[in-house]
Amino acid sequence: MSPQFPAPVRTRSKALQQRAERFFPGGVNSPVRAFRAVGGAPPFVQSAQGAWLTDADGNRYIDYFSSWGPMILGHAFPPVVEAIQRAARSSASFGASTAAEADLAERVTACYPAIEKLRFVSSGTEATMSAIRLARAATGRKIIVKFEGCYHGHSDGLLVKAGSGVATFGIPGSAGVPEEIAHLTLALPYNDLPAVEAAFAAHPNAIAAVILEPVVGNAGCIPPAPGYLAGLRALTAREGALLIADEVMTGFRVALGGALELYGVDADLVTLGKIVGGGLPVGVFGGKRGLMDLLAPIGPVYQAGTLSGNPLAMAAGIATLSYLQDHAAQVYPQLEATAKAVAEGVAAEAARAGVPLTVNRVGAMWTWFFTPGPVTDYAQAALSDTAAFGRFHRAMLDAGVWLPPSQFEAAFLGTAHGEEEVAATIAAARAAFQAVIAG
Ligand code: KE4
Repeated sequence: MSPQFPAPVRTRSKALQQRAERFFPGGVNSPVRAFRAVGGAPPFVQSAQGAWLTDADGNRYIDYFSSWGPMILGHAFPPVVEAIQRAARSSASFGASTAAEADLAERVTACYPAIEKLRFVSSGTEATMSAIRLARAATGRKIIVKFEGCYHGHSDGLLVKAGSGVATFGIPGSAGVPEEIAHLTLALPYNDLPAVEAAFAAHPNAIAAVILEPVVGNAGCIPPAPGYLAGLRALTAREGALLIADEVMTGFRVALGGALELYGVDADLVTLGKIVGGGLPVGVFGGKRGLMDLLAPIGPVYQAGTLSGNPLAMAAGIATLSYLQDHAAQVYPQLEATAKAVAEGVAAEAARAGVPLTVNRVGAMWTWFFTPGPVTDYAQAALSDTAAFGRFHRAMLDAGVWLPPSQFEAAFLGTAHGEEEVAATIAAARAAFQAVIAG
């Protein structure tokens, strides 16, 4: 089944968008879904199966945003569906402890030796927000270091942009974030260890933690430079600050044990999300036992959540992680091969069309940057021709290939993507680059 030509009609999606705008700002429950970065009107999804989405008008698309990461086993993967259905028959939520929470925790800690204890929450935002509170309590320090281009959810202290210099405090990255809170965060360039050294020198014994995406996905895909992660680990250990690896996106994706496994580095705290819930709302923050035992009810750090450890989400996460654990030897080489084929196949079409393109990829997450490159930090990513990316995105969508709707997002694929999807995507790109050139 190849994507359809000519451009699909989306009258029902347009009507649904107008209805949605009566209820939701921009008609969406998360901004990136509104397609403002790429233009055009977002299709409304009706259903999905494997690697394919079907919209409200019956048009079909190869899915390359995978619900922003979770759907690594493809949509409606039968063991996950059955696990959710089975759990739902015993009620959707109890607000009390269940065996399923430890069942999933056993699988998480088996994949992440850095996580000796953990707590489930319902989103990546909650996970990173809670990890930072824990780091401040554990160190008695206030300042947090993050990196330009890294996104860690929308808690106030993490919606911060770089100040004027690497040692100057951040400025609010969103309306509604008070300067007083932004001033507790330093936003530094990614892949720049001297900048982190300078920050510690400027703020001795004041930095509680350094948080980063060990492989950036939220500026588009930017891998860590050789030695960068190990350098951060050594620096934070020397300075008495905690290292928080935000693996909400990379966890179970770039390897079964995420970036920590792939690059052989350790962290004091790890945050997870997306894949760990198999498409249902789950976030995790975890780490060394001594840190985690600071949490209520045994310690002084408060954190709570009505739906934390929700039984349906636990069931979906258990079904997802157990499949990944049982089939890792096949799954990760397959994801690597499929992603390499599609990322490089499309890049070859760009070269043939004379369109400048830089491909950054780690396993089954990648970005086609519309710039000659290289792209090793956010400043370089920002040089991309976003208008060209918008033309590419719209042409690919009309050809039945749904890419993440922003130049500054990572694309993802899962085990349901195969040779047919790769071939159809490359064929669609051949035509789409002509639309890019046409301007
Ligand atoms: P959530 O609160 O959206 O579950 O997770 C926040 C988060 C934390 N850390 C990392 C590394 C993340 O990538 C995310 C969320 N990722 C975005 C995609 N770029 C979610 C998509 C959206 O915002 O709609």
